[in-house]
Amino acid sequence: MSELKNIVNKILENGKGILAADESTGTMTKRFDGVGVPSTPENRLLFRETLFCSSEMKNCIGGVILYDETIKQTSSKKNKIPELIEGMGSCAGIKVDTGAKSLAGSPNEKITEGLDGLRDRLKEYFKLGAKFTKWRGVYNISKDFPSKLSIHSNAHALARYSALVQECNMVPIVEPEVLMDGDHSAKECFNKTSEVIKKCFEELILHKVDLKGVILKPNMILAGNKSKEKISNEEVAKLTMDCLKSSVPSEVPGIAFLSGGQSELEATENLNLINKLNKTGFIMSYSYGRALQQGALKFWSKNIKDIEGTQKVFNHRAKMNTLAAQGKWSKEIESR
Ligand code: 5MM
Repeated sequence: MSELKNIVNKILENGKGILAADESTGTMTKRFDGVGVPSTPENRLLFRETLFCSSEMKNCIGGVILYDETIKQTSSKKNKIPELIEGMGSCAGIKVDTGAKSLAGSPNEKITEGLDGLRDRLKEYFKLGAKFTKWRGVYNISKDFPSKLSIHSNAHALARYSALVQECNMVPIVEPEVLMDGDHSAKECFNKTSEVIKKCFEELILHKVDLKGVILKPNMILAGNKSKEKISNEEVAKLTMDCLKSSVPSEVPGIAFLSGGQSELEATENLNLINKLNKTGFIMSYSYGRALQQGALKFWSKNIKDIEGTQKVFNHRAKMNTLAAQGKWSKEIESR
């Protein structure tokens, strides 16, 4: 078990966070379409390799979550991608769920699939160099949602996934994402997120998952993106801390937030405020997809040959988030 704890520490030590580069081909195609770049395997690799070779990887990015396509690709310098990531002092991870599908019994909600054959797939990813994995459950907030059925079934899947991952000597990232879509209040997000997280840990414990070898990847507590309610970043940080303090068992070593559609700046500022308030034993860091990549992707799409320029944009974002993970970020440093 100390082996798993060491992996967690390596990923999250000294303000390091996680680069979520595990967009499925469909999602990556949407992102590339948005900036007018053809979504080919070559272009997806080129963009991702550019990020993985950035100099701040060494100081800021303790883990990279890959998608099945990427973990099997070879870089332009003929390195296997997990080797390239290790060479940058970081750990390679892999998304192992196969996506969220309509939930039988509540077809307007989602259940994440991918348990069948998972034990064998994990062995293969381990051989390819993965040290950790990720599985995302996804929940909508509305008058009736998330339903008990969705909360229960996704927690059950996350627990079965985590137990199999630890059996294979890798660290499971447990990602229950309560989406910000909708007109709900921050209080509703707080209540639903607390219920979802508590259920996840209840199931993880039932499935004998060692909580010391787990990273939780939750959403922050926000008002819905169509809500009239506007709450300050300070309130976001306070609600988020209160929610996690009361729903995450103290054995869990690390929490790495998803950005969930926040702007790059918002995600950094909120993480910084959370860490200023953090008096718990949890490491509070980031596992951002969009909030680490947006600026770099926009720059790259207009200057596809400018590797250095793209890396400069990414390096800055990674640095800012690593400062925020230590409560040391400020607007002044951001614009320096
Ligand atoms: C990077 O995107 C991840 C997977 O997307 P799909 O399976 O839908 O293609 C996603 O799970 C991501 O890791 C988290 O949502 C965090 O990303 P954000 O952009 O919310 O920080």
